[in-house]
Amino acid sequence: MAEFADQVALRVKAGDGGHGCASVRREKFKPLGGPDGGNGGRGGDVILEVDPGTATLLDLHRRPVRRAGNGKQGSGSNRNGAEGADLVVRVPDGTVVKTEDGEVLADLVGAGTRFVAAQGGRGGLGNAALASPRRKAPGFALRGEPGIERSLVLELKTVADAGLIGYPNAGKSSLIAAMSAARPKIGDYPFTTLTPHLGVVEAGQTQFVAADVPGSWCTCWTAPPGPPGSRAASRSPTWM
Ligand SMILES: Nc1nc2c(ncn2[C@@H]2O[C@H](COP(=O)(O)OP(=O)(O)OP(=O)(O)O)[C@@H](O)[C@H]2O)c(=O)[nH]1
Ligand SMILES: [Mg+2]
Repeated sequence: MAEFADQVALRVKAGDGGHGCASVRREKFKPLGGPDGGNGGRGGDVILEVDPGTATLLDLHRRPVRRAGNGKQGSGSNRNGAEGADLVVRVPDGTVVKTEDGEVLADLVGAGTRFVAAQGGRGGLGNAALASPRRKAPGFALRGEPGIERSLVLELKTVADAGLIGYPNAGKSSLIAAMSAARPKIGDYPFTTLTPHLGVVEAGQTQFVAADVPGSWCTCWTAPPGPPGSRAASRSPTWM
């Protein structure tokens, strides 16, 4: 039976920027050769990217905290710190990214679509970059900025491939519960189901999404019966 996740909470933490370095150049017979501390490296971003090979959010459900790499500290001889590695998190096509309060941040549609979920911190400047005509040899460097950390809710918009329609109490919910991992309420009275339920059905190599449509939605006639004996009177009900 296919396992399926259509909504997950995800915590993303971008990399911190590396600290700048305070260093003074040393050469033989030249004890104070000027500032040569390098800058810290930028922290990595956490990026969400649509991957057509990913079908569900299950992987994120299993590992709900994702971190990008931190930037490295700068060092002497004007060496800048290495940048932190970006983290690319693969999500299925049709993933909606929201804040915990439900505000939509991105609607990711189409292979390769990207969204920077958390931006890495900037690296701190080293004392070489901080030198100015008025302050030729600063004895300090700047700290790197911390990376953004936030909580998101990812939702997968799913479109059903097939819908089960039938009279109220016909057994639609029982059928989808037997075919898939969906667990709609089953009751021996009509109108048990009030909102549609989706289930992923695995049949051999193929996978499809079936929807359990509420019985109450299926009982709308498209046309009233006509006068006795007319063609309209003999017309069978059409389900909507
Ligand atoms: N005898 C018999 N009973 C069934 C079968 N399938 C379901 N039932 C029973 O029929 C009743 C209704 O089942 P549901 O699956 O809730 O029916 P439904 O079509 O989803 O109903 P609504 O959501 O109210 O439209 C339950 O009591 C089930 O146990 C079946 O194949 N045989
Ligand atoms: Mg039902």
